[in-house]
Amino acid sequence: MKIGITCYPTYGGSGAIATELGIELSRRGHEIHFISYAQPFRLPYFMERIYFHEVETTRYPLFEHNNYTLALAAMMHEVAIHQGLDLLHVHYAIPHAASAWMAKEMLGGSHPLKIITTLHGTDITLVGQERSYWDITRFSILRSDGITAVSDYLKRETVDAFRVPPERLEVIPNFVDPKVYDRKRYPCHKASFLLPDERLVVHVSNFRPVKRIRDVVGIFARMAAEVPSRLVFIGDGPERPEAVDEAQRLGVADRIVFLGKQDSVAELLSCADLLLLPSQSESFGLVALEAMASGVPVVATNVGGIPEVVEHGVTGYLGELGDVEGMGEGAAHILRDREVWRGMSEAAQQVARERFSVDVIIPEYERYYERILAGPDASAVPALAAAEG
Ligand code: GMT
Repeated sequence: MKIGITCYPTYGGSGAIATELGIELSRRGHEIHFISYAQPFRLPYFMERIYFHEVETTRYPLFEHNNYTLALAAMMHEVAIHQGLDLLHVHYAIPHAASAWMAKEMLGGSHPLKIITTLHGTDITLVGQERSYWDITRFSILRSDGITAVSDYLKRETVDAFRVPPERLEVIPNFVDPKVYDRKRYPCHKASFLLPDERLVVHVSNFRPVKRIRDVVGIFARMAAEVPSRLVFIGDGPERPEAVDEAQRLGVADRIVFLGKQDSVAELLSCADLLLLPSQSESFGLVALEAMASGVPVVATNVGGIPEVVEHGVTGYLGELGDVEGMGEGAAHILRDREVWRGMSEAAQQVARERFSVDVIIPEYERYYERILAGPDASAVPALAAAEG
């Protein structure tokens, strides 16, 4: 198949999944055309059958705001024709699904093109629900020929918040490559952060308010009172000063390291002992899965799609939102006893391999693509008119 992929290329789980999906599909013989404003950050080096089409926006004094959505639609249209795309798979509905719809409208019947939109998180739970975006988000989702969500939770949210008929939505979970996220693969650099008996606790995110960075520090402070350990923050973003402030307030500033944005997350996870993810909302929590594949138990909130990935008491500890004390105690419980930790670490790797590995999920996408290519066009789906009413 010839597949166009559009995503946010520079940071975030949706861009990571879209890029790795493209890489895996190219390995299986498909031709992949990334269409975006920058080369996806997880594209490591030249790979056969992978092409990148950069979308540039036009500058003109009249345009106070950039016209990315239009420029993207124009590029999708051009690539579809010149490269003979069979389908266009966009990740994160806003604005990608609207651009894809425009591109398809421009093609008319001259070139058959199917559009698949994968919903990732705040496109449904936050941004898409802003009053001014709701109609266009719903419209462009419904006009996609295929719609996937990364968890059952996100499917339910989409059905409830956007009145999308459930039968139009397929759940295809996020995935991980266990050969890349492998505890045994990398040398461990623990000694650069820790004293010999300390445990390595990590948090990886873009430090947005939804990640509850103060809770990360609070949970760490609670567990560090019992278990000698250090917290390493990987990533960066607007809430970093909150972490610094909370660490000083709780007297653990000297036990916290800020590494900033890092490309080698797999390598860092491979020698971690615990991941903290006390988010306010998380449609899936890709980093939890990456940690699990690396044999790292997860302490997280019991929200959104997280319980579909992390099983309380088996691969980690799930606490209520804001229950810093409970999650701190859960973290200490996992790290206090080597046998408890080992059991969870092994279970986490097993779940990641058996349920969420590339070998399981990529064929699911391929089967879904075949189905959508053989099925009706979204504009001809009879349920659509009723759903729109
Ligand atoms: O939805 C977002 O805020 C951004 C998006 C991203 O690009 O990282 O995150 C979402 O998609 C990830 C990949 O599917 C999921 O692992 C994250 O849980 C999800 N974030 C939220 O739901 C807050």
